[in-house]
Amino acid sequence: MVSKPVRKSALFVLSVVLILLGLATSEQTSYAASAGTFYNPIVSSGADPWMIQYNGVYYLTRTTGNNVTIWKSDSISGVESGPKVTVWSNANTAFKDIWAPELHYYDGYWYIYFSADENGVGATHRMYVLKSATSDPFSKYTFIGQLTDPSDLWAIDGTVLTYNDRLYFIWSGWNSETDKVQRLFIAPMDSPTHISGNRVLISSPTYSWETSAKAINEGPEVLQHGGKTFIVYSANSSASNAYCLGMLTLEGADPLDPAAWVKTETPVFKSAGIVYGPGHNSFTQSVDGTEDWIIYHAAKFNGAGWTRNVRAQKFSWNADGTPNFGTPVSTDLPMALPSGETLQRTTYEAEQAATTNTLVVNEANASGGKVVGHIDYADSSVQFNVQVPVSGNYTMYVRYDNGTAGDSTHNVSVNNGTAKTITYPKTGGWVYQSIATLSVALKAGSNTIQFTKGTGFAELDCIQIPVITPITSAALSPEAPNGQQGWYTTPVTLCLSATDQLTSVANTVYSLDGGNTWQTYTAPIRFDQDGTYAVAYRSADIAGQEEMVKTVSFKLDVTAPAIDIAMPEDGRSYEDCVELTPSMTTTDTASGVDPIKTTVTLDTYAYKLGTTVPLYTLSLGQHTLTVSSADRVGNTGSKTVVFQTVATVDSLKALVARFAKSKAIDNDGIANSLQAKLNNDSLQSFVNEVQAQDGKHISHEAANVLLRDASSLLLQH
Ligand SMILES: [Ca+2]
Ligand SMILES: [Ca+2]
Repeated sequence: MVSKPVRKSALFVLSVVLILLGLATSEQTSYAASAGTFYNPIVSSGADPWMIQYNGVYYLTRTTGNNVTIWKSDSISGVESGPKVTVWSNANTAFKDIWAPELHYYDGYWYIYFSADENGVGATHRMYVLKSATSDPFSKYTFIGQLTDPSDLWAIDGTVLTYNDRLYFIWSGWNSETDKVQRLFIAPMDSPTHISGNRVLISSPTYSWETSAKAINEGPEVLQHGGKTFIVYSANSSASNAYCLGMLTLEGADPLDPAAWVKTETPVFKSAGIVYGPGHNSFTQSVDGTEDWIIYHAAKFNGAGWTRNVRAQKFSWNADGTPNFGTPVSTDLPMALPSGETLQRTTYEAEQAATTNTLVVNEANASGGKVVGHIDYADSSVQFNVQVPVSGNYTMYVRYDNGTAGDSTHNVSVNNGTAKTITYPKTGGWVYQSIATLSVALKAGSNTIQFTKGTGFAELDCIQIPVITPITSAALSPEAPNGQQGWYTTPVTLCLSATDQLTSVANTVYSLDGGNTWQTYTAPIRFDQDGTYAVAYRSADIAGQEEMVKTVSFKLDVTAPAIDIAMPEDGRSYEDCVELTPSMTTTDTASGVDPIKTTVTLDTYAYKLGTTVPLYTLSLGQHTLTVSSADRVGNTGSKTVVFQTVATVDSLKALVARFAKSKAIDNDGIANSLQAKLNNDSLQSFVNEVQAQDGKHISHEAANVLLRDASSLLLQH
């Protein structure tokens, strides 16, 4: 005798009424989950998620107990169905309870930090580090050894802070063998594999929200934004609903100064609604880099303890520069996909599947607004017809609810094969949905997936089959901008490499014009022209399935500013009576001219822009004017013009008039006399008069100029 929940019977009656009224058949399908949305969890089981994006690809690791496993995906929402590799295992070691691995990249290599105990003795938990063979996160890893400060006390959950180009290790540890309260410590590192100094205590659980179930600070994670550095950590007992995230802000200049870290008085992320015990997180960004996302775990249901799954949620920033994580969104509500991401799954609604001895039930939070319930009898079944273009093992997502007090199961048979069991942890109510996953072997083309009753009771909302496309990794060389303000100052090479989980990559294409035209990628692409680039790319498999378009962006400025000197003109001779104001323009079409870095020299002396130069103040002959300029990323260039100053009879006349006006010749009669001599071409007589008046009616400085020019003219005669 099967006893069914009362609620289902009531709905059964309602459904009968709707059918009698003819409403059920005419009702339009209204999808709770629209195209641009997904439901949490993103990983149906697991804890301590660490996600990092590298070359446009997401890598996730989490606590798997006996090994370190990395998943790879081109999306946040699709990470569970991506390829995975166990990069290290505890086989042939005494290590057990391998917890909270993290993947960090430094100088061409990956480092995995994890904690483990020996032979399952919890008190022996310490931290260890692995190093990759190549820059590929999926490469082989070498066990480097333990990572500890001189205290060598209990330690878990290590992570790395990079601050002012220095590395620091931060972890959760004990004060002593007798004071076993988990606190946060920091210590300096002199390499990614070595702690180089004593640890410093930076946080102890003190607030009630850190201590109510058990006094614990753990899971420290670094968050840096807008010049600020935060440590977001997990507080309270990880097995309790009270588990939550707290935050330290680096207010001082030295991360090793305990006083530099200021704790926020309240949790920054905590249980809400039907989300219990959110904690132990990591941070990443949307595929297009425009959104910040927190990846965290939460209990699968109220009081689930260590039965947890992995969730993703966008967060924002407060006006004061602190992160705003908001409230954890329940698995019931569709969330907008990360910006630039499309859901790489095909949804099949249970209510549209072929069913036997079941009942379609309206549920507000269900995909499509309906689920299939009453899968309660030996002959009850829900059969989906699923099309895939490529054969292989697929991670099938099953959205379900289980309002019973414990686990329920269904038996799942693919193409009438041997049934496998899928387990549905309780969801805390018949209206609360969650996601379970099961690996199913599908053949290319049409497949049947049949669900029949197992133990307990569960309702089926929908299944989702991932669309498995190639994953393309986009690597730039140099790896990081080598100029200021995020600009490259040397040519950039883009290398695209694609892999496919189930079949082969047919081609990789790229677009330089935002996706209007696509070119086949055959070899690394070199960019040597200035510009701001956004290269779109994607690969297709041999079944024609196309990867979601991704974009790699970079800014290139290899060119110094262009310098145009309008005055003086290069190669020209100027009479020395001329007043000349050098003028020039500097332009940089890429990063722009740095206005404070333009300098001008005249005959190697600094020249102040805008100053007028009376050319008689220069010696007669050749002069150089050099303009140096720099752009905002550090490219520097210069240009030099060469010009002549010459004396002529006319320039001497002009200078006499000038000096008379300025009273350097203070007697009009003498000035007139000098002009008359120049008019008569009596240069020697002119010289004699200037010499006679030198320091008298003609200032010594003016006399020197007049004599210099007259001598020059006499030499030419
Ligand atoms: Ca549904
Ligand atoms: Ca430039």
